[in-house]
Amino acid sequence: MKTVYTCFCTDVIHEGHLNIIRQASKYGEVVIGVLSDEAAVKFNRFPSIPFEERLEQARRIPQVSRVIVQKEVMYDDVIESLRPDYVVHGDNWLKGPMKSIRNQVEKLLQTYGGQIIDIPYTYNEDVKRTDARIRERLAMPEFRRARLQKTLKLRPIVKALEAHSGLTGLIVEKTVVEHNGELDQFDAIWVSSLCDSTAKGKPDIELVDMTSRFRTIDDIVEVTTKPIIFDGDTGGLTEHFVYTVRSLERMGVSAVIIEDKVGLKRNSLFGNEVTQTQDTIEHFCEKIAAGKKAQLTDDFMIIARIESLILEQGMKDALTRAHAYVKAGADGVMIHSRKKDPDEILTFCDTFRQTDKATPLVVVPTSFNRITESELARHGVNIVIYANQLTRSAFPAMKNAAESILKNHRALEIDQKLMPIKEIITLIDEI
Ligand code: SPV
Ligand code: MG
Repeated sequence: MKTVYTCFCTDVIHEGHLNIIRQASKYGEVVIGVLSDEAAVKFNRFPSIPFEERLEQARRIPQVSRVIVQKEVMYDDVIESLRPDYVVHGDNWLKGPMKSIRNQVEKLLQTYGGQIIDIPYTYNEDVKRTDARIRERLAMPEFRRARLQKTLKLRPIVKALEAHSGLTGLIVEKTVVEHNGELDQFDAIWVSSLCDSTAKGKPDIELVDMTSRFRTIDDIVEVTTKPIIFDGDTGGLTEHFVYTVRSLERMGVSAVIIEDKVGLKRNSLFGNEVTQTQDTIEHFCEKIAAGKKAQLTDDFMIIARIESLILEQGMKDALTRAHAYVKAGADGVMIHSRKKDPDEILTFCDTFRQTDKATPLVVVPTSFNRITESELARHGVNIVIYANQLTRSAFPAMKNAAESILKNHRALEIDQKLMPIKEIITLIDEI
C-alpha cells in the first residue's frame, strides 16, 4: 500500500479539502498533517479554533487513516520520517510564496522517487463563502483583541509594522515573503502617532485628536484581521485616558502604549533637541493604574513606554521606572532610544530580564536598525515595532511622481515606475 501525504492549514474543512482527500485516497493510504499553530501563524492566517479541534476535524474525515502534526511550514521533517510515495496539494501552491514550499517538497521527493500530485483547487461559491467567514471571524473585536497575547506565546518575537490607512493596513495584513526557504509575515499592526499625524499633514504633537485617531483605526479594522497596537502618545489626562482604554477595547485593539511625558509632546526622535518633559514616576504610575482599573477584558494590554534614554536621564532611571510601572500594573514595557548603536537598549533589556523574566519588552529600532530580530529576541525582547517605514517609503515615491509629471508635462516618464492600473484595481478584494 502506497502512502499519500497532504497537509492541512485550515479551520474549516470544506468541499475543496474533501475533494483533495478523495483524490488522494485513490493513490494509497492517506496521512494528513495538521500544521501546528506556531507554523500556521508564520505564513497563513491565524487559527481561529484550537489546535486540538483542528486535529479532531482531520481525524473525522472517513478516507484518512492517520493524522500527524506538521510542526514546520516546510515539509522536510515529515518527508524524512514518513517517506510518502505521494504528496498531494491543491494547485494553488503553484504560484505565490507557497511555490517555494512546493519546490522544496519536489526536491525532497526526487531523492527517493516520490511524486507530487497537484489537484485543481476548488473555487466555488461555497468555498469562497467559507473563506470569507473565517476572515470575518478573525476580524471580530473579541477575537482580534485577544490575538496579541496569543501571538506572544506562539512567536519568538512579535513583529509589528506601521499602518495609517486601510491601504497600509492591507500591506501589513497581506505581505508574505519567501526568503532562504522560509516564509514569513508580520504579526501585528502599529498605529503610529507619527505616521497617523503625517498622513494628515499634521505634526506629531498630540494635535490629531482621539476621535480622528479612532477613525484611522476604523479604516484599518474594516480590512484587516491582525492585532493592533495603538500608539497612545502620553495617554493625555488620566481622566481622559480611562475613556480611551474603553474605546480601544471596544474596537478590538489589543494594546495601547503610553509614554511617560507630560506637556507638549514632541516626537522622541528629536530627543533633547526640543523641550520635552518627562512625567514623574508617581504620576505616570497613577495613570497606568487608572487605565488598568478602567479596562474591562483580560485581553487588553497597557504598555508603559520609558523615555529616560531619549531624554538622557540614564540607565538607572530607565530601570527604576520600568519596575515601578510594572508594579503599577503595566502589562509590558517599551524602552526607546535614538542612538544608532543598540548597546543601551541591550543593556536595558539584559538588566531588566535579570529580575523580571516575564513582562513583555517592546522596542522600536528606527535608529538602531542594524540589529536583527533574532538578536533582539536573545536579549529578551518580545515585540519589535517597525514604526514608520511604510510612510517613509511612500513619501519619496509620491514626491518623485509629482515632480516627474511637472517636469515632463505628461505622465509617460513616471509610468514605468508605477503599479499597473490593473493591479491596483484588483488589489482590494470585493466581498
Ligand atoms: C511613533 O511611531 O509615533 C512612535 C515611535 O511613537 S517614535 O516615532 O520613534 O517616537
Ligand atoms: Mg508616537
